[in-house]
Amino acid sequence: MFGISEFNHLDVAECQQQLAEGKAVVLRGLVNQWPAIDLWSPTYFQKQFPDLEVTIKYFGASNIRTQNTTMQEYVDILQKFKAGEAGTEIPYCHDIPVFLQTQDLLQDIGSFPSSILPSFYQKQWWKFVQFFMSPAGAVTPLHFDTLRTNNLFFQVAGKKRFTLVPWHQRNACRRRGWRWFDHNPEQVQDTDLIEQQSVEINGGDVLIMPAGMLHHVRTLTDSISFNIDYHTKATAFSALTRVIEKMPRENLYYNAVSLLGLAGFMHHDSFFKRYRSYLNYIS
Ligand SMILES: O=C(O)CCC(=O)C(=O)O
Ligand SMILES: [Fe+2]
Repeated sequence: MFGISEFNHLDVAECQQQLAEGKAVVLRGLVNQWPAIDLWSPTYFQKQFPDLEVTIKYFGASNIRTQNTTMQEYVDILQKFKAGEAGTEIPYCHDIPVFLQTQDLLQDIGSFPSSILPSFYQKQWWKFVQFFMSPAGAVTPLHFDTLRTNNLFFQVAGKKRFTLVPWHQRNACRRRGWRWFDHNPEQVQDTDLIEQQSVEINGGDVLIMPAGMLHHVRTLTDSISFNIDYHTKATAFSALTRVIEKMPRENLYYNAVSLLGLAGFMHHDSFFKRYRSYLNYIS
């Protein structure tokens, strides 16, 4: 049942078993040896990749404001914010497909644990990456991931706290539309009977969450991370059946395309041509 299992080594079968049981997995220090662990910082990105297209998200109580800019400008905004010169809204560089924008970044990644992913994603895993840069204090409110995928999450720099809530608790969490929730797991009332568990992850750690797990994420120290949302045939099929829960039509499309790809009915290139726009889709 629900919970978080921690390991100091990678055993793919063991990870899959935990996920199948509805548990998240933390692999401590799995990517400690990546050059990115020492290299990546806001100033590194500003110097090396000033022209990267960045979406800044400002999370409000019940809305998300977005601003499109460049990495050059984002890091300026971030530094002004940290110096107290840019208001109180926290600028979060959130969900950027950085490796699609510049494959030069791949040089900073050492050995990649692609065996965690279904073979469909292994060769071109970097195409699916979404990147995050955030100052201490940034919060991503409680949600599950858009396509109801599994989530393979890499913490590169700094520390985050994930608070997880199992999928079956979704209707107790004051759901807003398809995937966002007003329930704040950091302000639990005695009357809340919602199961939850927290875990802190540090640079070099990897977190894997099973499909549909709700998560609230607090950046504890200035942070850089990236993730890969991935389906298996089972999770893609299961996501399609959730069309009865106000799932947006776009999701139906991306999940159907994923299932066709995973089941071998669509070549990877034609799959990706159709899936590509998901990586810039905000929902
Ligand atoms: O790290 C965060 O703030 C959000 C991460 C997240 O929601 C995800 O990886 O799906
Ligand atoms: Fe998420």
